[in-house]
Amino acid sequence: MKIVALAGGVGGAKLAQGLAQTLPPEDLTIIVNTGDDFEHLGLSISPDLDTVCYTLAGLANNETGWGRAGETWNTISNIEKLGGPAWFRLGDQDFATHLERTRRLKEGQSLSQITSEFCKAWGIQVTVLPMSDSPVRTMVDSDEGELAFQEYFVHRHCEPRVKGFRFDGVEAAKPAPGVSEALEAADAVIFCPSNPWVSIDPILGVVKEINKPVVAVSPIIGGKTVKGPAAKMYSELGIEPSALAVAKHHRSTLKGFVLDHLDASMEEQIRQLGLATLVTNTLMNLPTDRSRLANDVLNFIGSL
Ligand code: FO1
Repeated sequence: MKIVALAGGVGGAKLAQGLAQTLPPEDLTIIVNTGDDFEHLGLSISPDLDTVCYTLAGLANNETGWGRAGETWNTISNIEKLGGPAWFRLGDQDFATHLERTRRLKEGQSLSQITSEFCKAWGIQVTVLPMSDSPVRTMVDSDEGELAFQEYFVHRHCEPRVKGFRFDGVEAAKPAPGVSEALEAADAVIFCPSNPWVSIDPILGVVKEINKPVVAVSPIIGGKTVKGPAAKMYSELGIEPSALAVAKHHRSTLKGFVLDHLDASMEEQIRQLGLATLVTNTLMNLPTDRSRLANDVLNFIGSL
């Protein structure tokens, strides 16, 4: 069964790893959000691509979910001592990724080429693609005006109240090479448990149409997110955060929806949206949870 998974952030990376442990490498393509990308300290930083790749390669920091395991912080500490911006915590090992990515982009390589070569270097066998090679930048409309995504997320700790989102550059952005081909060849598409507003929506903004059965895994469990601001965003946009709200958000694209046991009382309402449902344990606390959830989702897709 050929699968395309859309992912962004820590939850997305965890299920992507579960899928990579379950499917033959040639059957899995992971399309990653690049709306969080930004230029900082003169470097091109792609946080979601790096989170997915570090996780797949077993290099990720399991406590933060982002950045590298066993990291040291000498460079950023010295930048801070010199009075430079240190709010975005780049570790010494992580710096190498951004330096080398930036060097290659300046030489004219595309983000998808660079990602493919980094994946090879890190021993990643599945295909990881950025959603686009052209810049798309998520902008957060807030009660303090429009903020660039990392300014809102990391620098301002998601404190400004959200009023909406804009994906700068999305109209001109074409899917990266391989994205449309992977979707064409796929038997099904999985939305990983990633933020619907700022991880999945930017990818859909580039891809525009998916003509394959799509199953989404809810990133909201019991009205809360495991990590990240999705629940807070729903509340500030006047929508009660819930698995049902996520199902409604993606409703026009979905065939199936995976929700946690904790939200089983919403199953009927989600079915009434016309979606098939799977109620399972969607928390991925332990490494083994990732492949267990991947198996559950793949069996669910097989049953549709
Ligand atoms: N997230 C934080 O909350 N604080 C940080 O200092 C931070 C640094 C960072 C460095 C490299 C990287 O690839 C990711 C980093 N992230 C950090 C996470 C990242 O900005 C967000 O998790 C994603 O953009 C949201 O999906």
